[in-house]
Amino acid sequence: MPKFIKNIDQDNEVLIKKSTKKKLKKPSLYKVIMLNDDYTPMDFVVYLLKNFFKKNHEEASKIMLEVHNKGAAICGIFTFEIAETKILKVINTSRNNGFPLLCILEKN
Ligand code: TYC
Repeated sequence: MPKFIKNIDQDNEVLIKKSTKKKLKKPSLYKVIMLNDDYTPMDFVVYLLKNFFKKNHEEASKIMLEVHNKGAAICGIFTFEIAETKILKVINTSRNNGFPLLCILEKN
């Protein structure tokens, strides 16, 4: 609901002023989910997870195997723009190397 402040000036006119206070809303968060396929090499997926999602070797290997075994896994949770940028980088790098790997974005 917008807030209003009542002010009375010298001529007793009532001025209604909209509050200039800004409410800070928490940004919505999105999961980046990596999908399995039959062609992208495992070590390439591990490389992507280390490079674009800042995972160490152990975490990256674990996520890659979860995708491989279950069909999908969460790589991270980010604001929309960051999630979108990461997905574009992963998909570009994959296509540049001839692999069909896909990531999707899901509202948290
Ligand atoms: N299934 C792939 C293979 O056997 C490995 C793989 C893992 C591919 C994760 C995509 O997101 C992926 N080479």
